[in-house]
Amino acid sequence: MKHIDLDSNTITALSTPPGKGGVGVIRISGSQALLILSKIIEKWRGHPRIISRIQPGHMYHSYILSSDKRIDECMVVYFKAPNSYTGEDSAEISFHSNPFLAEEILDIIRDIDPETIRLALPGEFTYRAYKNGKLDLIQAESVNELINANSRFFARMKFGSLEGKLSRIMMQLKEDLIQLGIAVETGIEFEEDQFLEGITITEKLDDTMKRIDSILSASRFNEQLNRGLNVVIVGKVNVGKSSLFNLLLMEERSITSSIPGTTRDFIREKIYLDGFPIEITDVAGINRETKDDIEAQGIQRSLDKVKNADAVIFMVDASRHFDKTDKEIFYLIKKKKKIIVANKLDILAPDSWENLNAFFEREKEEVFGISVKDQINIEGVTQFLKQIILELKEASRDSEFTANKRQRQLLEELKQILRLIKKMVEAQSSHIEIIGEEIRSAISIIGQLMGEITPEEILNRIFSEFCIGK
Ligand SMILES: Nc1nc2c(ncn2[C@@H]2O[C@H](COP(=O)(O)OP(=O)(O)O)[C@@H](O)[C@H]2O)c(=O)[nH]1
Ligand SMILES: [Mg+2]
Repeated sequence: MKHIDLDSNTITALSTPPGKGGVGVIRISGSQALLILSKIIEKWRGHPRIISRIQPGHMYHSYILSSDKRIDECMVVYFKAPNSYTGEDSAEISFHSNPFLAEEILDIIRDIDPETIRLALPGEFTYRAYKNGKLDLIQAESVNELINANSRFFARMKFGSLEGKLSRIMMQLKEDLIQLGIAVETGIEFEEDQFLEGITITEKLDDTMKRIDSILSASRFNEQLNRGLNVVIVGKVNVGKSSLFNLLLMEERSITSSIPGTTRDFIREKIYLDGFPIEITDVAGINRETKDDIEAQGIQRSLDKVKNADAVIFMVDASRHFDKTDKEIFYLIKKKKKIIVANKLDILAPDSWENLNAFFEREKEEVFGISVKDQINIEGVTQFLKQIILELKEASRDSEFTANKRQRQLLEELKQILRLIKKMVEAQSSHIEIIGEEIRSAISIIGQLMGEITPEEILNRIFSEFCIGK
């Protein structure tokens, strides 16, 4: 898809999701914005000096006209360049959201001058904002990521990036590096290892690397929280895994039955706890003695799912004997973050609880007795999940923004270069030119992060992920 042909056309698109709803918003950006308003908004129709009648940033009530006929009531706002989202002359028309009406309004707008007015490409408003210096690339990416956030928390983090919290750190770092470059080139005395105001160069570099590290780790946690925690329920066949899965989902999605081994593959569903997405997977029961081929494949897939899980709910059956297969499964998941539940407390077998406890005490693990059927202690399971979320939140506690994958990769590279510079400074290297070279490549990475020197194909990729109207 082509995004980066920055032509001088005026662009327009529906910025709200297409469909029926209270209000829809059509956006217009470009030099024809005022002309368009003077043609289709009753209040200003045919007014030659519309600019004297319209105050930027004010909302006006009027009607949309299609060849002199009112087709809808609307609210209109005009933004005068450069004080708009895109930095160009812009307008927004709010109307009663209906897909046919939206199409008609867009048609009327284009028909005013099909040579210079066209529909916007996905992300083109934001692309223009970026090109006109209203947003740097980190901020532009955050716009789309904010829109697609899967939780309040992640939306807040992305808004932090959109507000420029990461960009400001990068700008400061660039400033520091420029200072360092000047110091190096004007022949700094490395023995003194002095930088600005009492901080040594190596201290400064250490600080910066630590800062980058904390941004990286917090951002990874943030992303995990956004993607959804991946939790797998494991245990022998018939212990009640699918029943628990269903209970957690509060709806019957997986077929429970008393015939062992019916859930042959896996089912995955998303639930929300405290506003955070959790993906729960119900897998085939693990029965190592199975002769059935299809079931054996299912089991293999279960083991793969377990390997990739962020956390595991390990279930045993308190109405049966805790046996070799249970133990084998336990040893498979021993190193995972987990909760061990003994289900069917309502039909507890004699000695079974003692056996379980004896085994898990040796393993220094706690067992939660539950009954899915009678809904006993199910909060213990949800509490466990909430606890993991809390831990993740704790890990990203201080973050006010979050870096995406592209940004993280560049930050990793930046860290490597800073490490190299530090080594050279420590070694009191006399190769000033080499240090200068490294400083320049560090600055260039910051340039890529901010979108000052980003290759076209990367820009294309970034903006093609946007939706139309943004
Ligand atoms: N008595 C009792 N039966 C249960 C309980 N949980 C599940 N079951 C029954 O155990 C059988 C197997 O359950 P299912 O969820 O299919 O087990 P899975 O093979 O581990 O997925 C079904 O007949 C369930 O109704 C429970 O807490 N108490
Ligand atoms: Mg099952």
